[in-house]
Amino acid sequence: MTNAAPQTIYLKDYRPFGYHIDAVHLTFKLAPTATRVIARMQVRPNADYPGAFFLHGQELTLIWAKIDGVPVTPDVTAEGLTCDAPDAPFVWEAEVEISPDTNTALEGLYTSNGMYCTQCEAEGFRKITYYPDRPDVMSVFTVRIEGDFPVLLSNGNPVGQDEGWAEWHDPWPKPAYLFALVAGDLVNHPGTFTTKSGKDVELNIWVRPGPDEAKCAFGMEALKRSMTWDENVYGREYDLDIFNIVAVDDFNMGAMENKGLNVFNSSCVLASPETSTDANFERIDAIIAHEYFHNWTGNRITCRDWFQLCLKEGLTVFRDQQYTGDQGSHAVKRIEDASLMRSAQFQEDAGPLAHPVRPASFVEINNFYTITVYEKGAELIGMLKRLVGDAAYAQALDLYFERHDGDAATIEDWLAVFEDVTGRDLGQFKRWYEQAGTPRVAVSDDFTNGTYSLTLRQHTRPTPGQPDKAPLVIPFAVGLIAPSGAEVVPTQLLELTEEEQTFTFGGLSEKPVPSLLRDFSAPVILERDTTNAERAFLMANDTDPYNRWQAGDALASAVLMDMITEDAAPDAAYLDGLAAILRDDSLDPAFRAVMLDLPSEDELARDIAETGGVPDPMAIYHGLEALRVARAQHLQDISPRIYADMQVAGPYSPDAKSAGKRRLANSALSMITRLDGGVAAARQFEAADNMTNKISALAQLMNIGKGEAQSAAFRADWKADRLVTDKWFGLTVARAAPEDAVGTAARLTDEPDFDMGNPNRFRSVFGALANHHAGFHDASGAGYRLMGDWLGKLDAKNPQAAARMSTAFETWRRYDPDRQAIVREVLEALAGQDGLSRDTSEMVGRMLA
Ligand code: 0A1
Ligand code: ZN
Repeated sequence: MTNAAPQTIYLKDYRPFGYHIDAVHLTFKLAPTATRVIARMQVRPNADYPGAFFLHGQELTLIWAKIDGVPVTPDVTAEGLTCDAPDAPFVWEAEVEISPDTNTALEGLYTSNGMYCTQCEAEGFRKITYYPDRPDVMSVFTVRIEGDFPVLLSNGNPVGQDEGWAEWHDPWPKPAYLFALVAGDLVNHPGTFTTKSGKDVELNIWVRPGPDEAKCAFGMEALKRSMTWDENVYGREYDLDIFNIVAVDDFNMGAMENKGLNVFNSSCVLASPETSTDANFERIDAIIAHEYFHNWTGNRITCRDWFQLCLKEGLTVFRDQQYTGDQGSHAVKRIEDASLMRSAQFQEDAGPLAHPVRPASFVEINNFYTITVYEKGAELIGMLKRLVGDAAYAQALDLYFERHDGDAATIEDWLAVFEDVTGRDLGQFKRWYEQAGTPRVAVSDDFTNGTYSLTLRQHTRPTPGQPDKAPLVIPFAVGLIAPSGAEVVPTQLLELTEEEQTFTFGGLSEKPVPSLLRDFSAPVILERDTTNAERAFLMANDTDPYNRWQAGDALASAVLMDMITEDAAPDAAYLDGLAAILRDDSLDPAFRAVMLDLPSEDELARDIAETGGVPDPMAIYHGLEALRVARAQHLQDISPRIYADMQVAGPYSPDAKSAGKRRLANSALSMITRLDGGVAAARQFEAADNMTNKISALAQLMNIGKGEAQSAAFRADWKADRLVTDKWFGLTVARAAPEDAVGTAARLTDEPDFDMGNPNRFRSVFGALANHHAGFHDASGAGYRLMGDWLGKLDAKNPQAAARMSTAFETWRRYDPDRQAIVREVLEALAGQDGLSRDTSEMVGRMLA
């Protein structure tokens, strides 16, 4: 087989479909390798946009097709079919056969541990039946499922069922990507919710019978919290009689917002204190909220085409971030979101995979479910809200829901509601959606006669296909702090719209220290000559929690840079600053814990490359290790006290306050472990009654080359639990010494329960390897080769998962020529692999370009 020439799809070519599908009736006769799907559609020509009657379809065996009851013979290709059709309303019927059991791509209808389930976003529905599989074609679905299963689910409300069949009707017109079907031997964890207008909604979380049943309670509470939050904050009520969530073991992404029938990767919904960490609980809470919030931002108002993906994803991420902040600490949540942007999204924006939040073209849309579309997309909403203010934001959202309910909308529609509410021209703001790359803002300042002036100059470097960049509107929040530590100018929002602008602050008695880009008010890189003394000053005195953290992070990076490149000793200003923060009991424990986080090896490699150097992964690894030890020594009087103070008494609860304390306690434990040879960590491992403390203790032991017995015990204890076993696989790779990481990953693929068909298990090994900076970038190239081999194998089964994991190579051009030569060889071999998927081939092609 040769690789098909990839076809690029352009936003500028958008054209509405030539027909309306007023209603669709689907009948499924389930069978593992020969499921029959009969579709009956009421079709009406689109008078405004006449066109061919083309239906998408892939990997389908057409049994028969009829128009108005008369057999027809369509022209069938690998991508779909075209059929002569009347110039008046008609009924299309077709029967196809598909094979869910052999569907390892996990797209369309597939089986997972004996249950049938679907994944249709983005273009999976075309693997179920012939249909205009595009988000702007919305229809009312009725679904009949025939199969020998106790539970048969689809979208909407149930309209009838008996032994071996069930029928569902969804009154809300929807695009095919929101279709879902689940069939299996499942049990429900039930709940109920009464909406604010008094409508009772039946809630269920469906799992396979057995231990998973005990892991649903938290998800159910999270769902109810989300429903209440969306009513209170956005005025959005649920709109069906029933809301079902199903946990599926084999799933490519985190979860999917199908109308009334959300399908979840089991790792993103199932939780218990014994098996899940605090971080897992927080993530599950956020993902359940995210999927639920899609009911309005995504389902009731969907996207006109896939270029508009950020319309639903950016907004829904923004909403789930607000929700998570409301559950605990807004400050810590903002720090975490900003930190993710600055590490992973800035990296995507600076490399070969850079693309605008609203791309202008793609080959495979599945490759555009990225941190740029999701997280940068959410940052754009946050900037809009800052620029127009909270009240206008709320009005604009109300108008958006009112004006576009039932629509397949665009970014133009989205911006228009803000323009209409505020009268403001958002033409320049729109560039944020169209221009890839992270803007850099160079800052210089001056103090003359009591007036402080800040000069901001913006510049965005070229990205693939976009050599020239225009100035953006950048909301730039600033505060000024006097040398005494007192804030003399509280936060002000400057608007940088030109390439260069100067802003002045008068009436000051002495030159202040500027606190720039407070709350990470825009996703930009600050360029400014500053000193470690100033960073330490802001770390101690800034009133803006994000900037306090940022100053500490920048100081830690500067200290590490000197340690890595010049073998310097760690700067005392940093260590003393940390000590002061840890001692300050008035500070939230979760905030103190994030202050202890260090830049990752990957970020340090980026910083070295940025300043014209070539990162040496082992030097970076040793530099970080040395700082960890130095920190542990410097803080050795404080860590035990913090560890003791932060113990949480009573039964485990994942609430934000308790989780914050555990987080700080475990940070303290990591320092203690560097000095006590693992005594405290071993004790915690034995005593822990929750996964947070258990796995943290194990990780600390492994960090110092110990914990072999504990790791073996952990493995044996949790052999039957897939999700905990994933943790063990991941941790075993993550904590391997750099020289053993590749060997460890390779050895784990021989374990009997390593299953490359399960995306979670594959990721637990290869995601951990990709994140093991010194191990993956081992000078021998063994990490690159192992990854390349397995991506090749995975691609043949599951293109989407392989393409995603291929981003492990995104930063390859940072490293030395020898490493680059090996990566090039690996990527070229992959690109030349027979039958390589469109997904992986697009990714590899972009990385090699
Ligand atoms: N829309 C879902 C996630 C999702 C995205 C893509 C998928 O296949 C390509 C599957 C699911 C969400 O944002 O939660
Ligand atoms: Zn989403």
